Amino acid sequence: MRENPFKKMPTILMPDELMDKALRRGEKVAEEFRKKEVPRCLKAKIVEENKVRTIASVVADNLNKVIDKTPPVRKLPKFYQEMVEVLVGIDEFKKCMGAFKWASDLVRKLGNEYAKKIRRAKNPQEAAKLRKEFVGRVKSILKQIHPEMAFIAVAREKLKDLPTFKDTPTVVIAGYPNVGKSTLLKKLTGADVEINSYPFTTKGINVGHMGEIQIIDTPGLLDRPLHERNDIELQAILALNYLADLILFLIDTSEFCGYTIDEQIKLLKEIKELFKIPIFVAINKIDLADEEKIKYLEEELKKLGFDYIKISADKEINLDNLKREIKKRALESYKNKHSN
Ligand SMILES: Nc1nc2c(ncn2[C@@H]2O[C@H](COP(=O)(O)OP(=O)(O)OP(=O)(O)O)[C@@H](O)[C@H]2O)c(=O)[nH]1
Ligand SMILES: [Mg+2]
Repeated sequence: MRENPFKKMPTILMPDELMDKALRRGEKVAEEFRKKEVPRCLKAKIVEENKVRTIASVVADNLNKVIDKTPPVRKLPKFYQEMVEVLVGIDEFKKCMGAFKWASDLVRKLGNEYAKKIRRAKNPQEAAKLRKEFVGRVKSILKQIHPEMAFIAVAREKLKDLPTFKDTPTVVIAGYPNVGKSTLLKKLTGADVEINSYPFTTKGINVGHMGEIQIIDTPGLLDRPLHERNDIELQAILALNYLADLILFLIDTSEFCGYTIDEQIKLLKEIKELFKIPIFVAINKIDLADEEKIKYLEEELKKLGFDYIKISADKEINLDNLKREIKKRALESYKNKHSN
């Protein structure tokens, strides 16, 4: 199981929220100490010292929790590393996590320093003044890392819902936008995915399971060089590169998707060049396409040496044969990969 390593990242509090939380806790702790039987002259100092210690630990612990629950990117499986790069940027991500560590360490250190100073304070006024000074410094530290906190909050939103994968024979469905990839995933595995009649409906990676076979639906790809691909397309490329034992390339023969058969064949050739992974082609939407188009496509695929099957994902035509084919091919490729 390759569980999404970002699943456990906690909600990121912004400076004001975190400060409010810490101050509230500080007040609560102070309240407890006020009730205690301590000589009057000492009580004020004890209350202030404990406020400072509480505020420091709430802030530092909160920042530390983010660090602890966020996996070190460089130790992740390559697929997740590259997803971080595509979705948020590894360098920026690491720099921002570094800011959390800096702030957490500094707040803890200041907490200790101010607690000691308060203990040595000459009177309650001085103790209160020191506590206020401490709160001011913590606020300014958090303000300083506000951009980094905001960045990590956005990164978390993007990363926490990445799918969890099984280490099992895997079929990645790829093709132009709108050709029926998500429809097919849904019909094969029952996965609950968004399907729409416009391109780029799928903006991330969807996973479903057909027995032991894992099936991954990807965003649509256009035929263009790697460096021109957008973040949505790059996720499809990463899934193909790191997760696929078999590529199931879907072609919309009806051309209702908005792209011609020739354009789709060109992408198929590109994919074949780019990845050394077995490819199986599914000619989709045969319920819509006219005979001539299907025939033309079949001839082209034969010329190019691709194995293929004719289906309709939506009308569920020939899906049992498709299942059998992809299962057989994915298992075989998975075995080959693992025996080398
Ligand atoms: N008639 C017919 N329509 C289909 C078939 N398969 C898919 N569709 C329709 O084609 C449209 C696109 O389907 P999707 O499954 O969203 O296509 P996709 O490839 O996942 O699209 P993106 O996520 O945008 O890349 C939807 O309106 C589907 O209902 C089919 O076999 N026959
Ligand atoms: Mg889709």
